[in-house]
Amino acid sequence: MDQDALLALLAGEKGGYTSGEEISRALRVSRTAVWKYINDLRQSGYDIEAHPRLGYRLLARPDKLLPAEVRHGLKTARLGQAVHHFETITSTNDVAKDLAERGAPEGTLVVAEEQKSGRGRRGRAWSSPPRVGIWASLLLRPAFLPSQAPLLTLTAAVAGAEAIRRVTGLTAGIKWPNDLLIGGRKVAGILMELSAEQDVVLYVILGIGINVNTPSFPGELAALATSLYQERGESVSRRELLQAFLERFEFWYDRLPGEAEALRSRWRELSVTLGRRVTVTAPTFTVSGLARNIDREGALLLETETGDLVRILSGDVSLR
Ligand code: BTX
Repeated sequence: MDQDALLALLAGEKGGYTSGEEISRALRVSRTAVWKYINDLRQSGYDIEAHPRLGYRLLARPDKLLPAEVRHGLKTARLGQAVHHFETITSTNDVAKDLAERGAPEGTLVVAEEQKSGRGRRGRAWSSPPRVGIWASLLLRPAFLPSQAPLLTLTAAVAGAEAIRRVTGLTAGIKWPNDLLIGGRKVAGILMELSAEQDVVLYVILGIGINVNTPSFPGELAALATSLYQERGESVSRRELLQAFLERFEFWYDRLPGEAEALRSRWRELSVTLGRRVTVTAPTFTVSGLARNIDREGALLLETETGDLVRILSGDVSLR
C-alpha cells in the first residue's frame, strides 16, 4: 500500500525531511506520483511541509482512525489489516454485515468517527458522537459451532479490558456479558451479531464501542457512563487503543476454540460480576442470586436463594 509506505517513510524521519527523490526510489513510483500521494495525505488531514530543497516533512497526523493510521505499527497478522473508514455512518455493524455478505475477508475492520444510529442489544441506542470514541466492527469467520459464538463476546471484553490497561493504566472490569466498567460506570459495550446456517457459523460481526475522549454525557447517560478521558483527566490516543484492542483480540482469537479455558480463566480474573449478588433481567424473566461462574459457552451460572443453579444465556445484570 503506497500511502502506508509513504507515511512510514515520513514518520520514520522523526522530525527530519525526506527528499522527493528518496521517496520515489523507495516506493518505486514517479516524482509526480509522490506529489499526488502527498496531496492525498494532506486531503485526509496530515500536515506535511514541502521544502523546495530538503523535501517533505510530517508535521502533524490527524486525530482520526484513518486506515493508514490504524495500520501504522499495528502488530497483527489478520485483524485490522483491511480497514474501511467513515466520517459519519449509521452503524459500523450494519456496514460490516454488508461487507461480509459481499465476501470481505476475515479481519476486515469498519470504523467510524461518528455513528448516527449506533446500536446496543435489543434495539437500544448507543451514543456515538464524532471523534471521541472508538466505534468499530470486526468481521470474523471462525470455524466455530454457532453455540461457541458467545466466546467472541468474552474475547472482546477481555481484549478491551487488557487494551485499556495497557494504554491508560486504568482498570476496567467486565460486567457479564458485554460491558466494561470503570468505577461502576460503563466505558465500553460489545455487540456480537451472528450469521449461521445449521451447524456452522458463516460470519460474526463483533462491534465494540469505547468512550475514549468523551468530555461529558447527556441526560441520564451522565450517571451511567464514563470515558477514559473522564477517568484519567487527559486525552487518550484512539489509534493506540484500537491497535492494542486488535492485538489483544487476535492473541486470544488465535487460541480459540481449543484453548477456550485459558480465555475463560482470564475473563474470570477481570470480571466484576462473579462472586456478587446480582439481578438479571431478560424480556421473559427476572432472577436474583449469587453470580457463581460462567460455563463453557459463556453462559452465566446463578445460584438462587433456594440453592438452585440457573443457567442464563443473555440478559442485563444489575450488581446489587
Ligand atoms: P447494551 O444494550 O448493553 O447497552 C445499551 C445501553 O447502554 C443504552 O440503553 C444506554 O443506557 C447505555 N449507553 C448508550 N450509549 C452509551 C455510551 N456511549 N456509553 C455508555 N453507555 C451507553 C451495548 O449494548 C453494546 C454497544 C455496542 C456499540 C458498538 S459501537 C460499534 C458497533 N456499531 C453499533 O451500532 N454498535 C456497536
